[in-house]
Amino acid sequence: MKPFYSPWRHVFKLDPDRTLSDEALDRVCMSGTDAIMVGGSTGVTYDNTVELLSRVRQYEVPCVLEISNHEAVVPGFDLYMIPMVLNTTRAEWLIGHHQRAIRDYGYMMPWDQLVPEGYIIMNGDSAVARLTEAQTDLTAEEAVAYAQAGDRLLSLPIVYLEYSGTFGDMELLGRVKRSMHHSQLFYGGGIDSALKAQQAAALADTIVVGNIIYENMERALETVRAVK
Ligand code: 1GP
Repeated sequence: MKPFYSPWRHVFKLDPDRTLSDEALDRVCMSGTDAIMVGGSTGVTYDNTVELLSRVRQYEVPCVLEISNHEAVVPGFDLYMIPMVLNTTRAEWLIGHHQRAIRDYGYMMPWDQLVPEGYIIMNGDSAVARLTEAQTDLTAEEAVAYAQAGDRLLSLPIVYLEYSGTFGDMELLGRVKRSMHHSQLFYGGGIDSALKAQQAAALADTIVVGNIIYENMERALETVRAVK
């Protein structure tokens, strides 16, 4: 059986640490996007995650939590995405936090709802790159090799090429896609127009749109129409 997320083409990522009015949230949830992913690199707490989940739950759109901090794991999401940063220089971001969470909470893990994502972080100026001390100055060959390590070696269901905050190298995205054997390829970073959404969606299986929601709602909504 194909996973629940395999048909997703467009995902909006909402940050619990940022403010979104009810009207804006309504537009996001009714936009026709395939899913809402809740996540952020900093300032994500149990309380702000519960609050955002309860607001999104008024809508039918699937809602998944991307876990960045195991103290902010809230029950009631449809799925839990577990980032494993393939190009971090710190083992804790690849497997260490995960091991500690399993040690402490393994007895109550909803294993069937966990989906690991192999992150390749490409924008060295992003909060996530600084937090995880990712090695971002990669050649195309090195980036593709990380993607293949996630796909072929670790059999991760998702490989996520992450340019958070800046629009990435579409040629590299195409190369990564062509190197994929079975992983679903997510692309995120700097999608702030219909054109960029189309370009990234032509190469990746699933595009993730974040920042522009908080900057320009009309443009954010265009990204859904561009790919759906
Ligand atoms: C961030 O990949 C997402 O994790 C989306 O990036 O915020 O730049 O759209 P942006």
